Amino acid sequence: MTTRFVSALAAGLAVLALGVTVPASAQDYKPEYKVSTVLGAPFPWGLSAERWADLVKERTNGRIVMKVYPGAQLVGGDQTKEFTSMRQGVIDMAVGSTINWSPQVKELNLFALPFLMPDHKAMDAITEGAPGKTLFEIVAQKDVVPLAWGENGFRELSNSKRDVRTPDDLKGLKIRVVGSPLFNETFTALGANPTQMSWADAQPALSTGAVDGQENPLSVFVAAKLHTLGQNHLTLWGYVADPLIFAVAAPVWKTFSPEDQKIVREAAIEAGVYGKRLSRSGITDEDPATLKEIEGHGVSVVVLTPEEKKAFQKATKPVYDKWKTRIGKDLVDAAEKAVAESR
Ligand code: X2X
Repeated sequence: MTTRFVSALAAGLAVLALGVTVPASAQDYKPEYKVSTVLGAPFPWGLSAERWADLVKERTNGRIVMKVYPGAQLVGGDQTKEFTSMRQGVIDMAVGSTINWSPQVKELNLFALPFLMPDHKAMDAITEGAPGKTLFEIVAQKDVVPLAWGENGFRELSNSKRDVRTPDDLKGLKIRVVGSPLFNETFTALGANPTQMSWADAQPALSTGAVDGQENPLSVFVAAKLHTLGQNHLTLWGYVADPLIFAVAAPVWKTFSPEDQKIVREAAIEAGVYGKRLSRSGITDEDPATLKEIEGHGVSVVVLTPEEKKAFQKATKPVYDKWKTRIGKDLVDAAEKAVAESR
């Protein structure tokens, strides 16, 4: 045996030995991990995904490089296929809305139950409490590792036709909705005419008047400049909200060393907190900057009184009850309890 061969053999054995003691070496890692989102920067959603990627790159010294692909482009714009594509290995990671994953994870419809959550405190009580934990366990059973909660936000109603203050005002309005059949049923119960389509299709549909209205958080209304698409009537009714979930496909997650898993998880939690802060800024009584900006564009903003809200709640109650059974009575009971305790 030549000396060179011996040293090559020794090096090879050393690598093998390392392979045994270190679960995943940097050599196993992909050069880039694809992170799917629907909204990119400057939406809070996209900014929080980028924050996640930046923190991970910095703290792993570049071992893990994540690239954000907004616009659901990894699934050809069909955001309701995001979860399935993660399971199929097309998408490595995602910051996904509970709405978009609800066709595959029916329990995530919880957040779309009309008027379950009166405010951010109620929402946090669910995500940070027992129901949030249960939901993460359910997602984890489907080969997707959920790491942290983020936020798209409370979804407010806009349209190009008239102020909406009562369910009657919604009669006959064509409203673009997304994701789950629950949204169709809610708007049908209110007398509107809902049409399900992706966010990519929604914008042209609003601009041509193919649909009259839509529902999305105020941070989205502003960043997407929906007032330029004819959306000049806005009703603040806070009927549902969509949290975001920071997640990694299980086969990818398993390749990460425990040290890197810890970094990726902690970075997701931090990015989630950052995203929640962004999504909530400017939309409260104490900090109404976003609302003022929207009004400044000539949008008529209707803020429902608790009494006015009740009429919408009453009209959608049968939908709530039907979906409570579908989602799972125990889970919804636990969420209702968490909300009640947050008062
Ligand atoms: O499509 C929408 O309305 C959006 C951007 O809010 C979601 O992806 C749920």
